[in-house]
Order: sequence, then structure tokens, then C-alpha cells
Amino acid sequence: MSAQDQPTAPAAAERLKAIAEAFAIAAPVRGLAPLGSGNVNDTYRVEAADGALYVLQRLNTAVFPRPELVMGNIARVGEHLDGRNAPRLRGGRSWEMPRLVPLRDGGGDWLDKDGEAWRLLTHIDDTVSHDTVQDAGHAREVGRALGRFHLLIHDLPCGQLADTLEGFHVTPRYLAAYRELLERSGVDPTCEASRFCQTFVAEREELVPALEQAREQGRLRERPIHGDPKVNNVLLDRHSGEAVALVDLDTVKPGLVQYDIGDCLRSGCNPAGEEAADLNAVTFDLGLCRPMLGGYLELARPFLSQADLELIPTAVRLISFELGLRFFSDHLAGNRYFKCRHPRHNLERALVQFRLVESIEAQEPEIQALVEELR
Ligand code: GN1
Ligand code: MG
Repeated sequence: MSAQDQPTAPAAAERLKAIAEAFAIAAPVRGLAPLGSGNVNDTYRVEAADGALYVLQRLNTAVFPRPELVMGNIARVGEHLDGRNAPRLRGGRSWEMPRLVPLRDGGGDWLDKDGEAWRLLTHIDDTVSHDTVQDAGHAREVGRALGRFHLLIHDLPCGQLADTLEGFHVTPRYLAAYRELLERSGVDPTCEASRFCQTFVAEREELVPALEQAREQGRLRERPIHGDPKVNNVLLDRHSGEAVALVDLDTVKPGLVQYDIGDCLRSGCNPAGEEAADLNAVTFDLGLCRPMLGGYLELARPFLSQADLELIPTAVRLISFELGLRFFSDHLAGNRYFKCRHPRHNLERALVQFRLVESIEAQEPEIQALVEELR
């Protein structure tokens, strides 16, 4: 049974229904089911009696302590697109962006219920998504989705977006937090995987400031970014396979486009996925990187600088390393940030990302050459 089909306990389901109906939907809720595989928020697919679908989410306020800023950014992105025609896609369908549904009583666009932050978003109908890239065509669509997204928001002034998650993707800050954890609790000396991770991080400290230094030196500048463009956040038209949306707008905020490009390639070019059980299956697949980066640049090249392009190979290595470091740190901290199914889950996820980093490092000249060729 997939997460999407799991029944919800009756009392919890009634509560969720009441929450969904606090928003201005045209008909009562007739169905509710968990949706997707997010590591941070709780997400449900809501079906109203008139057949309309919505996405209900409980924002994890331990991660996003100021929900009003997150919702404000999503609303701001929507307003930015309001005055324009949505891009028409090859299959005739238009590009879509999830929108916040307002509360029924006119009290804004999110609900504070017993200290929990809830929102309802429009559903992008007739789409599918996958946790891993299926083939080169899918890879290209994932790249195009990020390129389209950047193209649509690159002229939204950063000053109009709040910093909803301070330090997000600022690798030196994750390293500093990790060092504190090490000092406080250390790693379990009997755990070989933890000792491996500790050594792995120590050997790569020189990589950590690469993007932030370029920003400080004025080589890179801040732009609005998505923050989490992983493969399963790209929705594909059910029939044509064309990307029609990039969802999960929680981390839209000012940042470096390299965070997004690095994260997209990190997520998309590892066909074994983030939850790979067999580390030997983890690899950075250049055959997927080519169409994904090519698809991205088809749309994004016009507004990228030389420095933006030059730092793409660094970003791929750094963001993969960073996510490994974040998983390993959360393991040391007792699994407080990412949802886990068992106590070693974050440690296993860290090993996957570090294996991916090794694969990226082994192919550095080829990645460099590919970026040169496609730019
Ligand atoms: C988290 O919750 P989800 O799956 O959308 C995380 C991302 C990671 C991702 C790894 C706010 O995203 O940064 O890349 O897990 N989001 C946040 O799967 O930390
Ligand atoms: Mg996310």
C-alpha cells in the first residue's frame, strides 16, 4: 500500500475535514488521503463533493517558525504571475503554479489551529510525479521545469520576499552547527558508518564556503529561488509527460540559483534516489545530467551570468555534500528535523548523499566539460 492510499483514523479524518472546510471551497469534503513523501510537512489530498481537488498541508513550525512569512512569499509569487499569461506548453496545456485558497471567513490564507499552521492549496490536476528520474526525457522535463520557474520569478525583486528559513543552503552555517553537535555529543565510536561520515566531512571542509565566498566577493548575486527543486516536486502531465508545475513553494526566498541547480541535479541524476537501500547503486549519471542541464539552460540561459555558469559543477558537488551533512547532523542531534522511519534513517540517507559526492568527484572533469559544452 503506498502512502497515498493509507486510510486515516476516523477522529483524525474528521478533524482534517473540518480544517479543510475552514477554507473557501465550493463543496463539502468527501475524501482525504495522505499525499506524497515529504520529509518535513504533512500533506493530504482533499477531494470536495463537486469533484474539485485540493492539497491540504500542515506546515512543520519547528522548521518554519513564522508561517505567515512562508504564506506571504507564496502569495507574492502568485501576484507576480497574475498580470501575465501563463506559459503555454507544447501539448496545449498551460504552466501552473499552486495557489493558496483563502479562509472562508476572510481571515487570511492560512489557519492557526491549536498552535498548528494549516493551508489549502489548489491541486494541479491530471499529473504524476516520481521520486527518481525515469529516463532522459523525464530528466529534460525536470530541468525545463526549474528553468521555467526561474524564468518566471527572476524579475521578482528579492526585497519583496521574506527570509523564511534563515541560513537555508548556507553551507558554512550547517558546518558550524555540525561542529557544535560534534563537540557536545561526539559520534558513537562503535558505529563504523558514523566514523566514516565524520572523516568524509573533515576531508571536504575546503569545499564548504565555495558558493558563499563567491557571493561575498560579488561574483554571484541573490535572486528569488525555489529552494527544493527535487525530482518529485516536478509534476508531469499524465498523458504527455511534459512538466506542468514545480510545487512545494515553502522555501521560495532570496538565495543563489546555484542552490537550485545543484539540488535539482543532485536529486535528478542519482537514479537510485535518496532512499537507496544499495549504496553501490548510487551514482551521478552524466547521461541524465546532460538532458536535465540542457533542459534547464534552454529556458534559463538568457538571465545567467558567466559566473553563474562557471559555478554549476561546484554547486552540484556542494549541495549533495550539504544534504549529506544535514542528514548526518540530524542523526547526531537525535532526528529532530527530517521525518524518520527508524533511528538510523538519517545516517543511511547521509551515506547515500556522500556516495553521490564521491561519484561526482570521480567525474569532475566530465561534468566540467559538459557544462562548458552546454553553456
Ligand atoms: C526536505 O520536506 P521535503 O521533502 O520537501 C528539505 C530539503 C531537502 C529534502 C531532501 C525545508 O524537503 O531541503 O533537500 O528534504 N526541506 C527543508 O529530501 O529542509
Ligand atoms: Mg520541500
